[in-house]
Amino acid sequence: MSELRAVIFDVDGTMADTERDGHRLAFNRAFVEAGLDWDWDVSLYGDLLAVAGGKERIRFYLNNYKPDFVQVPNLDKFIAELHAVKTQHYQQLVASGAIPLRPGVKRLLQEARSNSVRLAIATTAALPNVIALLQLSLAPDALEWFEVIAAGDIVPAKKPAPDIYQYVLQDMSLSAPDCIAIEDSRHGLQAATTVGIKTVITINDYTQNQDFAGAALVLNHLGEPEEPFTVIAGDAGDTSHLNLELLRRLHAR
Ligand code: XBP
Ligand code: MG
Repeated sequence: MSELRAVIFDVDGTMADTERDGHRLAFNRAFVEAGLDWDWDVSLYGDLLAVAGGKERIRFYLNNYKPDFVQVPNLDKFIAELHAVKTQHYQQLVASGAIPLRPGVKRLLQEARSNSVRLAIATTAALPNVIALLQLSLAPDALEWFEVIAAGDIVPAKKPAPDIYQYVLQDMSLSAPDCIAIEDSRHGLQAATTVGIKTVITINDYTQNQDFAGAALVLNHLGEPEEPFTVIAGDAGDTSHLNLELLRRLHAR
């Protein structure tokens, strides 16, 4: 087994709890602005998360929940414009400070950086949303922390397809055994492990009941020295928070 050379982070649900009070609210604000009477409540949004990607999620909603929706002349354009407005609302929400990072995220990123472990992002969310969150919730220079930020439509097929992880590996000239991924969802786990990347899961309210068989470790969050994680599945030894030493141990197994 090669040494751990890179950590690949998912964003939504992993770095921050962005879905319920971020993306969901932004979708609803875009619907209001477009004069639509759609309202994605917390429970419905959990069902819609079955589909990754905001544009894909709108299309899935139309197909499955709004069969009587009056056809617009160009559905792709309609969805793309609605999603662009949603993206603006999401960025405003991030700018308002509504979406803090989850425990341990900044600490682990800083530790990786100071030990020359390379960093990347693999997300299905649109790039402007990722940039907003990184710059406002992580650090003003956070874009420089990551060698590659693979986001949104950069690949044709979104998670659970493995494409976004394949893209990252190719861009960094790394192979799967060089890396470990941090994800929050079954989709993310499937995307990373299909490529052969070991994956740590940090659950959240929307993903806590998903099947994480095949994960290297399942935690409630990454933990801080003063805010230990709870291990849901796997063996973290006597460590209380996910640090580089534990990541290296998981990677070597
Ligand atoms: C995140 C997503 C994204 C966000 C919305 O999944 O599915 O679509 O919900 O963002 P993951 P956009 O954490 O697995 O990458 O509207 O920008 O797509
Ligand atoms: Mg996620």
